[in-house]
Amino acid sequence: MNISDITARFSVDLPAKPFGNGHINSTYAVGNPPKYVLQKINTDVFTDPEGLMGNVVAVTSYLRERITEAGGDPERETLTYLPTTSGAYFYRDGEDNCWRMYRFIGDAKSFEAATPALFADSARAFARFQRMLAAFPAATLKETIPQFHDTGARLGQLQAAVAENRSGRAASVRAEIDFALARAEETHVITDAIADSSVPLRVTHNDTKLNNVLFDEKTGKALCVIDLDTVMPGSLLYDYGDALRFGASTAAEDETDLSKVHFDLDLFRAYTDAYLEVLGDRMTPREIELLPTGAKLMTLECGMRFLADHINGDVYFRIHRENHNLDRARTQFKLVAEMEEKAEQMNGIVAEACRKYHLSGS
Ligand code: ADP
Ligand code: GN1
Ligand code: MG
Repeated sequence: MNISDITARFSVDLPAKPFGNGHINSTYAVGNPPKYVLQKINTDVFTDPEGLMGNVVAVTSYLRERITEAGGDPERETLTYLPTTSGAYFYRDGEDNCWRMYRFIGDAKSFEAATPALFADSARAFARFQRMLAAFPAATLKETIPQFHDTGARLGQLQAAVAENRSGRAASVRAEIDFALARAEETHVITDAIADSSVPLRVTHNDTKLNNVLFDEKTGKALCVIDLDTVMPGSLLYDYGDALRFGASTAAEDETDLSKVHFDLDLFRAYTDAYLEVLGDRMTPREIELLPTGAKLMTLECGMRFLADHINGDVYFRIHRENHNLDRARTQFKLVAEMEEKAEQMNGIVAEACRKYHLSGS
């Protein structure tokens, strides 16, 4: 399938080149300089592209209104999807691939690693995103990937991968499997808190990696939350936790030298302080108390997902080298081990921010 045939479906006639480094979808920048982003939706992962595009179009339309009310610029502060010539928001080609397009936001960039100040600003962006969606009718959203952040269910998937052992690799990663299994009981803490209503379901982003925020190149400030495919009902602890999993590490997610991988408490403090400053007044005491647990469980969960995919033969996350998913799993487990060592300090940092913002947390 020719890319220009695809862009034509969106009434766009500009050249496209590969762009971005996500693990799931395939991304192209269209135009030179870029005017649009074209994405092939990974339909093995997102099996209901209609539901997915319904979600993201509804959420961005809603955000557009909130941003306008607040005096912001909706063209730059949220994504704008293009309809196809037939009026749908994605195009299914002859090979059953699904494509969507949205406007490229110029003079903006994303980061793979952060300073505390930059990381704090990404926290404000995700916290504002959460505030703006507080009254969004959550029941209208499709659950694009069921049990996406159900850490207990993710452990079950890892156990199933080990039992099936499709790649024959299970024996070689016994230490990593045991690391995950040893934490089985903790995997239920957030889902239990949702079940007893001490942690409410909200409309959450669920993939709050630092590189899913665009920063304005002129002001240096966080501008736009992107990568909205997993926006669905969830816990705020998922958003907070996943952001720390990625952004509070001193190394890349796939670093092979584990001596470089640390959970950085200055980055943890910066994110936590900014997040609570913007959102603390909306949070329940149990949400605040579980913030460090959120960081740990999202990191453990992501490690389990990478490990399960390694054992399954790399069928979910895109890899660029041998054992890539295993390398990713190892960094996550290293971070979990450090979070366990630093648990008391993490609780102290949350308590410090609660005092500062007069919140009734831990
Ligand atoms: P992936 O699923 O591959 O992570 P993203 O939607 O996060 O896809 O896009 C990948 C990268 O492309 C982002 O990290 C960002 O740098 C860039 N990008 C995405 N959308 C836009 C946009 N609308 N304007 C400018 N850059 C963008
Ligand atoms: C995937 O697509 P991308 O790279 O933004 C994954 C996230 C993981 C992340 C790990 C739909 O995100 O859940 O946390 O990789 N997205 C999906 O880097 O599974
Ligand atoms: Mg992304």
